[in-house]
Amino acid sequence: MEKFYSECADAVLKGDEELAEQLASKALEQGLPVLDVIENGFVRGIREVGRLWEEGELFLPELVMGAEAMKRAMAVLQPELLKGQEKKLNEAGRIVIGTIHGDIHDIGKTLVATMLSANGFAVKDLGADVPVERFVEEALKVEADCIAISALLTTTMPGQKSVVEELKKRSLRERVRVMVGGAPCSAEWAEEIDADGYAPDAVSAVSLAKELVGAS
Ligand code: B1M
Repeated sequence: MEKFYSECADAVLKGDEELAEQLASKALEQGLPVLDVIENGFVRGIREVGRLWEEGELFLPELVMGAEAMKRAMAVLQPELLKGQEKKLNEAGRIVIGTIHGDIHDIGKTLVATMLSANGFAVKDLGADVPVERFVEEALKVEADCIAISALLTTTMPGQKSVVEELKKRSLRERVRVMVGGAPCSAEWAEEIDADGYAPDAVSAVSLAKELVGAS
């Protein structure tokens, strides 16, 4: 299994979209646990790309190629996470999710959104680069129990705080829970900005959402 996971990570590291897609399909054919393949294979690869890029060993085009390979694999694997979940769909609560304004990182956010859907939440995914006001307006529109905000850049994290402030300004803070996540976030950050919680990964995002909307 470890060898296969390394191949998945390497495909992302090399930015080989076709190989990433083939390996994702192979994982499904072999009945491998989808979340393990994502986390221990492809995610490991993209994090390594980020590390090498930070150290100056890779350049921006290679970062982009790695992300594209990752997305091709995710496009094959993510629908599988949703299979068999149709029955309980929409029972756990309503969540509006997106990546905050100024930030186009959406791979982790989309994985979190998929896992929330797979666990029975009605999820409205607003995509990436979402303005503060839009989070609040969409939450009102769908009568969301919770707003989930992803931020991958230290420079965009303050936008998460702005969403909390916008809710307060509109006297909606008591009505809508707020959870935050993304690599630079932390439980301390969530507390500092008066969010209701922080989740480090997609699995704990589901537990946190259940806790916050009383669906556990
Ligand atoms: Co960017 N990037 N990037 N990037 N990129 C990071 C984030 C960085 C850490 C790389 C590095 O320096 N090592 C760095 C940020 C530094 C910082 O702010 N401290 C960085 C930078 C600087 C940049 C640019 C500024 C580069 C440039 O242009 N000079 C630029 C910014 C663009 C912008 O947003 N305005 C940029 C661009 C890009 C790409 C477009 C090339 C691409 C994104 C493609 C896309 O998403 N569509 C990209 C990528 C791929 C990365 C890295 C390598 C990987 C991110 C990723 O997809 N990880 C990243 C390095 C890293 O994170 N180690 C990096 C896999 C994903 C599954 O994990 O997103 O962490 P993650 O999600 C996890 C958890 O965090 C959590 O659950 C997920 C699943 O387990 N989670 C949540 C996420 N959201 C959650 C929400 C929740 C709960 C949990 O509730 C609300």
